[in-house]
Amino acid sequence: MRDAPGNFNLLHRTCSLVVLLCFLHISVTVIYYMRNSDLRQTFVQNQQSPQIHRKLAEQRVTTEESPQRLPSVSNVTETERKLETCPDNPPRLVGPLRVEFSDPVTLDLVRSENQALQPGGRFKPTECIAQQKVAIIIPFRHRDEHLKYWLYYLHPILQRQQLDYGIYVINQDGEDTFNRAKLLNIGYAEALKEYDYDCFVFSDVDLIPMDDRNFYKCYNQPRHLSVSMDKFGFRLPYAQYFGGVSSLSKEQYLKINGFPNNYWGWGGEDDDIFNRVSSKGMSISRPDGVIGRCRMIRHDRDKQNDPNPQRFDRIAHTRETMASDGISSLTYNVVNIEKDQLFTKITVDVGKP
Ligand code: UDH
Ligand code: NGS
Repeated sequence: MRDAPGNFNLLHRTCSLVVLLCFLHISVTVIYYMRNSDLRQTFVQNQQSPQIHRKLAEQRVTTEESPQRLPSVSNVTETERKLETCPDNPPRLVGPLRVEFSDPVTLDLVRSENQALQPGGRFKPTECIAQQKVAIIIPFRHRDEHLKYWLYYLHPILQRQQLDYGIYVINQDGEDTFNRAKLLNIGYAEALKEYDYDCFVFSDVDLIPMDDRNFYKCYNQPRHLSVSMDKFGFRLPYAQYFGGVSSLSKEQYLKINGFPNNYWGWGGEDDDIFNRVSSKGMSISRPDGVIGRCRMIRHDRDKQNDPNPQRFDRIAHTRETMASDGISSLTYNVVNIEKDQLFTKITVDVGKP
């Protein structure tokens, strides 16, 4: 009986301790719950349907580029508005591609397979911010069959490469002698009137890459992309070859005063561009011979594009002529601009020799 008060005290202290611990536990739980409610809201949004997710992504892109137009939707958190720059190795690339030209392709088929395009053949990824804004310039006349294949193969590749890009088909008006390099200069000038491109890819209409790891973007040196063509047995025809498909950043292009305007007819203009690049101390960057494989659509020689007899003399004097002949001296007239879903076609009068 003498131990009863002592037992009671012990019991009382134990009970108080248990009550205190319970109170502490409840307080910590409440604080933790309140701090995480914001995170849970984000999680719920991410579980929504792909359409809603895509819409959110689009809102994010708009916000990133136009801070003055912030969305009024209060449940889009600050973290969500910030899209990351696209990765160096885009996740949807597949590597080697099967490229062949036996099945006919229609523009309607290509349009139906590329519904994410904006008018004029424009695209930007919604899941990340593209590393570069790329204008793709195609010199063109009477090659509609080739253009269909080019668009059929290239649009999906460029989208998998997560580029912010636009396609510019520069169509020489009339039937006078063809001038490839001048059309490329015009493409540069016209594309820049439309968007703040920082990279320019110049591609013949009949060349299709056979591997989507051959990035249609710019590097720290001018890039030659069509390094391993089927018609040359998948190798370079000569070490200085810079024809077919190439890319230059705006800075690299301006450093060489763009391309020559006075190569009328076939040949030599790509060698002149090579001379310009090397005379300014730049080198040519290239993918390896496997990634750089590409197919050319076989065709006959074009009308009004016979080999230019002046080409050898001109490429022997690039260093003396390049400062006065180039983007700084470019003149032309725009005849028509057509905005298709798949491309912007600019018909131009380039003059004659
Ligand atoms: N191009 C046209 N139309 C023309 C000429 C050229 O669209 O009438 C464009 C087209 O993008 C072409 C590029 O300019 O891919 C280069 O033309 P090119 O003639 O220098 O090169 P290509 O590889 O032909 O098309 C080389 C001569 C082919 C001889 C074939 C003999 N079997
Ligand atoms: C060279 C031409 C280049 C031409 C290359 C490949 O001889 O313009 O052949 O031509 N240079 C000169 O003529 C000076 S191809 O076989 O693709 O028709 O790009």
